[in-house]
Amino acid sequence: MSDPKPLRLLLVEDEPIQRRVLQRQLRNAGYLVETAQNGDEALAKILADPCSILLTDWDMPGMDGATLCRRVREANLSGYLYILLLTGHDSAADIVVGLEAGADDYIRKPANEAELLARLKAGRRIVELTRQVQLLSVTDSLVGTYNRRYLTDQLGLEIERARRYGRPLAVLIADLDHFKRINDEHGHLTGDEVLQGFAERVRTSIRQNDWIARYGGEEFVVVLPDTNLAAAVATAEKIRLRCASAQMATTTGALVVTASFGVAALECLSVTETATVATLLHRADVALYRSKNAGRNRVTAVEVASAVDL
Ligand code: GH3
Ligand code: MG
Ligand code: MG
Ligand code: MG
Repeated sequence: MSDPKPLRLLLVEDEPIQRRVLQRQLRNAGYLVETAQNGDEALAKILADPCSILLTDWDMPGMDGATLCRRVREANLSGYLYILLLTGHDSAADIVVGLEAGADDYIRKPANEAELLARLKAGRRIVELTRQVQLLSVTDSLVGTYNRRYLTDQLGLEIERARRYGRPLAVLIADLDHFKRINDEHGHLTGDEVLQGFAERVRTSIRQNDWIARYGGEEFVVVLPDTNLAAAVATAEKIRLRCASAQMATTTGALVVTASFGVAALECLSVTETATVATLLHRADVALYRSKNAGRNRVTAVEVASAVDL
């Protein structure tokens, strides 16, 4: 779960020689180092593309290190940014000010190389831990897809983005057919394997920008950014066919597993209907219900809002 890539670190130091020396030490230790000369430049870089670790000087022209710490914390970045403050201020009162401003740790200048790297290593552990916690909080523990919490939060953001830029957006709900029977006839563990196998088939059928979440029991939602209704129907059909045409291997034997699908897209909502996570999923759910009623193992798209609805 931990990121195998080297960590990105932003080094903020106004003094050019100091900056160069530190940059070399950090690069040699395997960090991907970016630099800034003061707090203002650093904050702009962090807001544009947050790194994992910030190593900042305290005294700099313009925005100083303590203010930078405060501004970074106020920005509520989505990932945790670990902050190590480099400081010539070493009274207990100053250190309290730095930590209260949002620094995680501090090191006195001039920094001893071994001590600096050891403190950064401790920071790295925190960064990796917070990443793991963050990942766990959005992951379904059985099937490894995103979970419902992520779906609700992220689909809300996708809808906002699509609306702002006038882009299409589609969702599909997939519900395994007669799944209760699989549990009843082959046991719950086989049922669990089928859920995992289905998630895997979906994952390998969708594009890189599409993503899947487990909505509940044996129901999954796939979100397809930049995709209109017709293209989303084609994706659903591809997944349906992949399930229906090849048996799924489980420890109690190979099984035919089918699923029913309901597809909805932003373009299906009438202008009077507010696009929300609830309205979009509700539309997809109505279409799914039709697939079930029509005999299962099929794809149904919602009807596009007609002029009469407006
Ligand atoms: P339909 O074709 O109408 O969708 O029928 P169904 O049997 O798939 O639907 P129903 O809602 O009757 O049953 C869903 C079953 O999914 C019941 C529940 O025990 C099972 N289920 C929910 N979560 C899990 C899980 O995590 N693991 C397993 N093995 N079964 C689960
Ligand atoms: Mg300085
Ligand atoms: Mg169901
Ligand atoms: Mg079902």
